Order: sequence, then structure tokens, then C-alpha cells
Amino acid sequence: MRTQVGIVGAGPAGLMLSHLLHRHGIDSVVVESRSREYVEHRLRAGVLEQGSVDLLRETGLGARLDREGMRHEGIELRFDGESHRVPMTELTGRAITVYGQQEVVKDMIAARLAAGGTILFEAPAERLSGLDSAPVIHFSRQGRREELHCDFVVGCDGYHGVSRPTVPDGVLTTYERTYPFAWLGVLAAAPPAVEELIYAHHERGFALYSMRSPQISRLYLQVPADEDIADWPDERIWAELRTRLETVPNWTLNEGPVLEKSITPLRSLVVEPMQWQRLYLAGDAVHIVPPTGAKGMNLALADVKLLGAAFAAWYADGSTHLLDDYSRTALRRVWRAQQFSWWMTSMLHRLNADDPYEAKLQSSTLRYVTTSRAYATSLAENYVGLPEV
Ligand code: RFL
Ligand code: PHB
Repeated sequence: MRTQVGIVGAGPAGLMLSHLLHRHGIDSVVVESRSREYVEHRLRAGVLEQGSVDLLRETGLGARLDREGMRHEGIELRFDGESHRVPMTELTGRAITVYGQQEVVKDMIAARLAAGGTILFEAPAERLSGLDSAPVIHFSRQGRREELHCDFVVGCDGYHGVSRPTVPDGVLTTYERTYPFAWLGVLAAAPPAVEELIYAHHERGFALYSMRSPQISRLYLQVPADEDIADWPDERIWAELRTRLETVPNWTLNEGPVLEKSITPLRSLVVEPMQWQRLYLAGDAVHIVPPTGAKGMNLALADVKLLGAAFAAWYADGSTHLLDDYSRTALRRVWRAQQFSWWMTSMLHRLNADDPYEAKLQSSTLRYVTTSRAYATSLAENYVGLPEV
């Protein structure tokens, strides 16, 4: 098999890149280890920045997003028994849209297939070769080994993929931070009790109230990193959510059947540079943020927006400057999101149970960010996404 750009991974990064390349008349093939059913139902991110919404709309992927996505103009910060709204749109002129990652993925897959695009599901890439001149993605399908020959390979295969580990030792540098806690995430058949997201700081730990639709709530609890989901029966989850969220007068949680629950560890990670020879890396394959800033999917889309334009320039007239600049340009946004996600995480989580000084600093930071217009604007512009970084 032969194509122009071979893409490993059908997450938001790989699918969006294939869609963008198609719009530039460039051929691509996506190989994905999982089934279509699996990737379309994998429960992940929920918040799209303004720039991600604009990109989806401009490239013809906005119809269902505009019907079903929920535009939010603020978020709530809850701490010390008080509730404060950060009016993001008033402060920045921009907004976020709550629309599940799996819905974005469904829309992208439908668009690619309708346009005659090739996505090979249940086709795991096993290794890459020839990256210095004539790249090949070696993958397996229905028990057979196959080869995809291409001009370039883009690794959009997440942190556990095969692309990044192909790069020889000593070429890449990893910057990393782990946190001693994880998020227990719950999807519940309960109408959201609020219209905007609530980020709650509590002495027992962080809690987040989010949603997926007018009928479905999405909730998260900070738990220790090594926590076992088996220790969290539904009643315990609701009791803990009530404790951490029902801290202001006249506010109660809406409860309902738990549809899904899982625990995700938090980490911050950047691998540099995001390119080696004819291999380009995008999304979670090269950077991971803790979910507190809601940046992961947005960064994946921002990376491939750059790559789409860079490949378009190369195929148009052989110019290499955008491809050469890809890593440097993308890393500016990546590091802004790293700092913001780390900052939100540090401000909102219980970090060290034995350190009352730290808890006092967090309260002060939260009070400052909810009373100073300058500090609130800083949070808001990062949260809705900076157009230029
Ligand atoms: P993905 O989505 O992980 O896709 C990678 C794809 O590659 C496939 N793959 C392979 N395919 C072929 N051969 C191989 N050898 C392969 N190895 C792997 C995988 O099956 C998969 O389909 O990466 P991508 O495209 O870079 O997208 C990144 C986002 O998925 C991720 O950053 C976000 O989900 C992070 N995230 C959030 N991001 C936001 O922007 N806003 C949020 O509100 C938000 N909340 C979250 C999140 C992630 C979470 N979890 C579960 C990690 C909340 C949670 C709980
Ligand atoms: C979500 O709805 O899944 C979500 C929202 C905000 C975050 C993280 C996750 O910061």
C-alpha cells in the first residue's frame, strides 16, 4: 500500500490531520489498533476551546457541534464555603464549548469515510522503518503483516504508541512531572444541577462537576494515585461528591445511575523535539497534561493544524520552512498549556495533607483569582485558549 502521509492513530489528532490533508488534496491513510466501535465510545475529554470550535466549523465539522455542543461563558470556582464565577467571555470575548471527545471523533470518522478516506481499524502499527528517506509503517491486519509506504509518517498514537519509541535514544529529551493523585471519573444519568462547570477545592480533595448533555453529568474526584476502583461503590462516590460539592447554601447535587466509572492518573510530560527525520509527532504521543486545564484534546488539534498547513506548503512547492518550524512553533503552545495545567492542578488539589501552609496559600490564590480582574483574566484567557502563543 502507498500513500502520501501515513498516520498512526485515529484519535482527535490523527483523524483531524487526515481531514485537513484531504482538504488540501493530499492523500493519507490512518492505521488504528482499535475497532471503530471502540474509538467512537472511548470516554475522554469534554471541553473545546474557542480555537478548536473555530477549526472544526471552518473545516465543515461544525453541524452537530453547533446543535448539540453547550457553549459556556464562565466557570465556577468553589472554595472555603463560597462560590465565585469567572466570567470568561466578559473577560476575553471568547467561550468554551462542552462537547464530548467521542462525539468529535464520530464526526471526524463520518466525514473521512464520506469523502472516501481510508481509516484501517483493528490494524496496529508494529514498527516504522526508512524514516530518513522512504518511510514504511509496518502493521498487521486480520493476522497478516502489511506495509504502508509513504512520504512522511505522523505519529498520533498516544503515549503508549509505537511512533515515539522508534526515535533512537539520545535524540529526544523528556520533561516530566507526576502527581501523587489521580481522578476518579463518573458518567451519570443525572441532569446537571448547574449550567457551568464547577471546580471545587476542598480539604478532602478536588472535585469537578461537568456534563455531557442536559441529561448526563460527568463528575470527577481527586483520589490517591494508587486507588482501586473496586473500593469505590456508587454510594461512596455520591457521598464524597456531596461532601466536596455541597459546600454552599441552597445547592444540591442531582444523583442518578452511574453509567461508567474509572480512575486516571495525572501527569505532565513533554518530549522534545516533536520531529525526527520524516517522522512528525502530535498530540498525546509527545505531550500530556493533567486534565485540570482541559487542554489535552485542544493541543492535539492545534498540533495537527500546524502540520496540515506545513504539508500543504511542502506538496505545493516543496517549501520546507513550515515543516522545519513545526516542533518549535507547536512547543510554544504546548508549554503554555503545561504551565496553565500545572498551575490549575496545584491551586485546586489537596497536595500535601501534612502541610497547612500550602492549604493557606491555595485559599489565598483562589481568593485573589476571583477578586482581581487581572488575575481572573489570566485564568480566563488560558482556559478559553490563547489565539497566539
Ligand atoms: P488519543 O486520543 O489517545 O489517540 C491515539 C490513538 O492511537 C491509537 N494507537 C495506535 N494505533 C495504531 N497502532 C498503534 N501501535 C497504536 N497505539 C495507539 C489509539 O488506539 C488511539 O486511538 O491521542 P490524541 O489523538 O493525541 O488525542 C489526545 C486526547 O485524546 C487527550 O489529550 C484528551 O483526551 C485529554 N483529556 C482532555 N483534553 C481536553 O482537551 N479537554 C478535557 O476536558 C480533557 N479531559 C482528558 C480529559 C483525558 C482523560 N483521560 C481519560 C486520559 C479527561 C480524562 C479523564
Ligand atoms: C470533562 O467534562 O470531562 C472535563 C471538563 C473539564 C476538565 C476536565 C474534564 O478540566
